[in-house]
Amino acid sequence: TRAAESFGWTRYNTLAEIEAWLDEILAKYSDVTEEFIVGTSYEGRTIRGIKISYKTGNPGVFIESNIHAREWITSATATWFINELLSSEDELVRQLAESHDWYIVPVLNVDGFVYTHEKDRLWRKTRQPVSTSSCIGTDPNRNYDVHWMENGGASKDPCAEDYGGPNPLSEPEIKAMSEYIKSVKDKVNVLLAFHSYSQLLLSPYGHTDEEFPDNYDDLLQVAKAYADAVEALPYGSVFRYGSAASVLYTASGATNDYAYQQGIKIAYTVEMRDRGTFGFVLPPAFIIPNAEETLIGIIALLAECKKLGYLALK
Ligand code: 0X9
Ligand code: ZN
Repeated sequence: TRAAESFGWTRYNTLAEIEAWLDEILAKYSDVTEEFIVGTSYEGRTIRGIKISYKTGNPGVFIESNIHAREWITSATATWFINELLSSEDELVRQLAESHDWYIVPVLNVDGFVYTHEKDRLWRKTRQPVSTSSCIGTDPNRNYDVHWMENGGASKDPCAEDYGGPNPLSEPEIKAMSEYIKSVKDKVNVLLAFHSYSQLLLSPYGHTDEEFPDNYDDLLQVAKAYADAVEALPYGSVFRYGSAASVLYTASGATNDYAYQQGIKIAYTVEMRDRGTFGFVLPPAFIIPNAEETLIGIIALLAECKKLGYLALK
């Protein structure tokens, strides 16, 4: 089919292409997939997700992708990953696919994503105007209602790239996502928020580097499993890991911190390739290597979670 042919992961796709592809996937694998709707964006677009479930009683894994508009590698990887879960014949991947319930949102910041394709490749934020400024958009990864604006973890300046918004949950995309996560949190054991770039696995907390989650040792051990598995690949990247505030910078109101606060005890920001050579404008030749190493990393991460008892039904 047209949508499937254009989807060889040899170039980056537009939102329209991703949605057409998603429609085909949902139709082709209707026995094990189901669409879910997160909500509606500021500009009126539907934010769509796919649930993949081969059997009842599986632990849940949530993947949020492209909350930042310009981070195109994240939705390219999420869609490749969906395709592998549904069509791979590799034993390890079949096992991965069939022993978890997957909730995957390939493009959360739909308005911003369209804007990066049509107007400004490096746009990051949402597209909702701010009443007190001529600058547009809020950093959606600073807008969750979790330690919002604390410790300088987001900017108060509407023109800044990390503007936290006029209020927590001011962005319709984040209000909707926050409610959706709440509605499935009792079925979700692990949340991964896909970002680029820097090759990092960032656990809570983002709002302070003076306190750490009560299961921080486990969060480090699980992140290490991901990093070790990826690094062992012949083409694998080197990942560093630790709490977001201690490894990167203070950032409050992010998805994985919200998920953690809601009781999803394994919750990371995954910063994908590269380490700055191309940055956000990663050439399409890196899509498949990046996606493959992400898959290997996630297999190792979930194996470690299982070992530590985090995949028991909640
Ligand atoms: O600043 C961000 O939102 C993320 N980095 S990015 O370059 N993709 O913008 C990192 C967020 C990590 N912090 C928390 N999870 N709190
Ligand atoms: Zn990001």
